[in-house]
Amino acid sequence: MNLTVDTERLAYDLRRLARHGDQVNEAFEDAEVTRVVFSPEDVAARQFLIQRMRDADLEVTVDAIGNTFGRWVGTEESDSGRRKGAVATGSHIDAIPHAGMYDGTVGVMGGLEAIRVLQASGFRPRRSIEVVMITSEEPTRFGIGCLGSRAMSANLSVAELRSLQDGDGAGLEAARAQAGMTGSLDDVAVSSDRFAAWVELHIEQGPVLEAKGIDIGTVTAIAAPSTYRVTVLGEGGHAGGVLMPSRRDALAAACELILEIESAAVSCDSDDMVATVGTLRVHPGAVNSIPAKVDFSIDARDVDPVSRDSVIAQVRESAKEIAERRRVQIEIETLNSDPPATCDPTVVSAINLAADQSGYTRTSMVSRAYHDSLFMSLVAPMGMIFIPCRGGVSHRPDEYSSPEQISKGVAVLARTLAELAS
Ligand code: HGY
Ligand code: MN
Ligand code: MN
Repeated sequence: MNLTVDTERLAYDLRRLARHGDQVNEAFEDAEVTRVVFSPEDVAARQFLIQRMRDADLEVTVDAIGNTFGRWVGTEESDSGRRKGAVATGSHIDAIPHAGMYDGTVGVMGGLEAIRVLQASGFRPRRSIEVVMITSEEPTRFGIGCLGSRAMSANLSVAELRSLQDGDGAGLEAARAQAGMTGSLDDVAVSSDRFAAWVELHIEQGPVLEAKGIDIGTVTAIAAPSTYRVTVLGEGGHAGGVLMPSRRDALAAACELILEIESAAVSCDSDDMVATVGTLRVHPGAVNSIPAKVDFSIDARDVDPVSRDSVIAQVRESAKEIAERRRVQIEIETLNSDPPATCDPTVVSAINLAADQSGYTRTSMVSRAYHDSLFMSLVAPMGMIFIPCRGGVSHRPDEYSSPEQISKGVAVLARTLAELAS
């Protein structure tokens, strides 16, 4: 099959998408992107994506949580009208604050390009092929990631979805309605035969492929993510009037616990164990007032959930000891604690075959970042294709994969989709 990826067209799509949410310039070059789900930038980016799907003659549908599907109807479906068993690809376009322009978008615009490449090659899929933009992969707004794929796989119930609130107290229902999403969340979960396979193209968000000079990473498993909200309650007071021995300083206690979290992750046996405290709020947050209350997040992951959970158990023990000694209260709420996912052998071998047919080097690897594929694996045989990113950097404005690296990923994705849809 002769496949020619239109590198310029793909670069245009990625840069045009980046304009929506670029903090730095009128994009068309590397941008600093913030694109939180259902924000005006996200809504504008969604409209651009839908236009590009329509330009490729795809049938576009949007579900009640905003998952957006561009479908290339296969011969089986056009003959029988049976809308089952599509081969799907996709990722996300929401971006955390001050991020880059490739995380997620390479999988969405690259998935669209893979379909256009197959269309141009004269290939006709037996199974329908879909490119899917999945809503809210990042935890930025609602505190938990992968909302669209959790909803599709019923990993989160409709009641749990409806109970989600953002930092301003706005619920998911109000936020999605304001962004123009219609329909009921009851209709988002998919049937077990909706997809025949799911393949996600993504930048590696790590240094391995670039360091080894390898074109393609065939993912074998996705690490198990978990998120916690920690609340420390002490006693506020005047920074001048309250002497040190009688203080119950919530921030000092939080700092001690945060260092314990770091050392528990570092000293644990597993090299794959990571833990991050990425957000922290202090109340009342005045220069001359003793912190009365602090809340902060913990993001903890490992390929092995047992190792991850034993580190969290250690953290809970440390919290108890610190709370007693400092006479504060410490509460650790679990927001999500997910198992890892193993990639499907049939999809993995289709990816390997596609890389070999394309003449690209490849290696098998684990994904340390989580992705929608973690939950799509609950409703379809799942696989992921990684491409290198400069310095392994991601979730930063200098995140970068070259047009050549992206095109190689798209070519392998196109061949994989063709193989799975035949
Ligand atoms: O945090 C992650 O692993 C993903 O980039 N949301
Ligand atoms: Mn991300
Ligand atoms: Mn991502």
